[in-house]
Amino acid sequence: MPRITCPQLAQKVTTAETAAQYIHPGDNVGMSGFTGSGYPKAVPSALAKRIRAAHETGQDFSIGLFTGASTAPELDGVLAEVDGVHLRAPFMGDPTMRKAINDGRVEYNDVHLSHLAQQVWFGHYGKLDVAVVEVSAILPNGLLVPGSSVGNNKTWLDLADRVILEVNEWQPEHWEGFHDVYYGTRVPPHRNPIQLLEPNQRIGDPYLRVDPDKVVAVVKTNAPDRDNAFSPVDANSEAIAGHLIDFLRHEVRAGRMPTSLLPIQSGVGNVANAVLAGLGDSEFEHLTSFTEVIQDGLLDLVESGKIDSVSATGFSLSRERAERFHADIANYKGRVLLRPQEISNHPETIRRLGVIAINGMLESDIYGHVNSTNVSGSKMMNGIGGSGDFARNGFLNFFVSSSTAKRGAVSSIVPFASHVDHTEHDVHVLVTERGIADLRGTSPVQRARRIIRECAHPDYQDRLLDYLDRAIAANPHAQHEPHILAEALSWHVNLAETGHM
Ligand code: 0RQ
Repeated sequence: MPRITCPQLAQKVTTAETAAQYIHPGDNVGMSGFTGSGYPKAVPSALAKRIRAAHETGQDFSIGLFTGASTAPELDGVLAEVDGVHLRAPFMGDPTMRKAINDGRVEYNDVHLSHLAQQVWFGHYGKLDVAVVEVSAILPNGLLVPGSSVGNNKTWLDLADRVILEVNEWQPEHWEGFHDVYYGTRVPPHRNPIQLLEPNQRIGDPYLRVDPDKVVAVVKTNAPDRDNAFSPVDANSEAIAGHLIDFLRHEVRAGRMPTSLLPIQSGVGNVANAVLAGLGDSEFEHLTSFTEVIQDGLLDLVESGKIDSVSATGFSLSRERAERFHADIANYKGRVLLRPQEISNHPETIRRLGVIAINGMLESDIYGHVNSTNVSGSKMMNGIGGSGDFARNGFLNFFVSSSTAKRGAVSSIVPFASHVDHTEHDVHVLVTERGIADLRGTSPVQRARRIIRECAHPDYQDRLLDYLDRAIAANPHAQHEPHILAEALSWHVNLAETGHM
């Protein structure tokens, strides 16, 4: 079936090179893409070539780049490679972009995923000049069938002066009906409740809308999403998953949740995959998921019937799993919904549904302040992504990590977090391969003893306890959350100076 059946938009089909001419130096550009899915495959490379040519003739050319979340080498990679981006938001994970940020060549605004649309809407970054959005089809009436992610596309299409559409034939034809695009968003003081009471409830439209007069170019592509392959589950991830699932059993026994649990959100990566595999083998039935990313493990649970329904904003699949999914896509209809990230990550929906949030961390300090983003306080890893949206507003949150990193040279439990993304007021449960620390209902010093005992690696436990005891002794009139400030970051200083904490 032809993918572009709207006569007005079919006339605008052109090459990526021509389309890229509509992006000018200094423009703010909103592109599609969420965790390596649904990003434009052709225009960013054509733009990068244009930028390189401009730089070779001594002209300044860079853009402000906004997406849903992380993309791929064909987008973040190629544009960072040519120094074509001066401003980037929100989450990213591309090594070339990460280096450009850490080298100070890109200003990075690491905001919560649920917040970006509203911030762009209210002009915090200036005007949005161009939207470059991948879709799977354009219908006769000009409505757009999204593909493997929705992200911030609705906002980019609404706000941008000029719109470039990429229609990707690699995206299956059967996507129609998998999306729920909420058009009810109002701005304060006229905001309405979001009437979403079940994870897979439809509250919007299956299509994205665009003003056809704003569309300056339509580009045909046929290219796969990023291959998000996973390494096999390692022993630490398996142990973390085991502790976490046992803890959920404990919560069910305590009467805090039903045997079908509550809607699950899980981050991406090895541990998340291990948790999902563990849930697949567990006694829990009729699970649901209200999350942002659907990775292989989650799709497997939908396929096996363990999970009844999943709501997210994008996929992050291995190539093999994506192809298997495409071949059988009709079977998932009604069980998988993709929404704008404004809704998938909305504090209101997450709080109402009582989501169980599971996210990775770099380090936690003894009092439960969690660092997810800045290695040793300064070096950006990926960004906060949706972890803050889900952790703060979830019914129950877990932060997970191996107890050490870099072959034991780094302890994930430290006296003082070198950067804080999730504060002690937000963090509920910490899990490492050593064990699990339930921090709910504890004071800071109780919390510290529990974290050190249950989660720290034995190589670091005595030193952490020693720090805690001396901090208590040194602060007779500041016993709530005592620290020895001159020593609090000494572990990170040791790491910088000697390569070991
Ligand atoms: O580096 O591979 O070079 O050795 O950090 O660490 O242990 O593989 O863990 O893949 O789960 O990533 C917080 C980064 C953890 C991730 C973070 C090094 C470690 C390794 C990765 P190497 P692991 P993970 C859903 C929700 C924020 C966003 C989020 C993340 C590398 O979970 O980006 O949750 N979270 N989003 O060696 C120095 C430490 C370290 C360390 C680990 N303390 N110091 N290096 N590493 N701990 C997705 C979205 O929001 C879209």
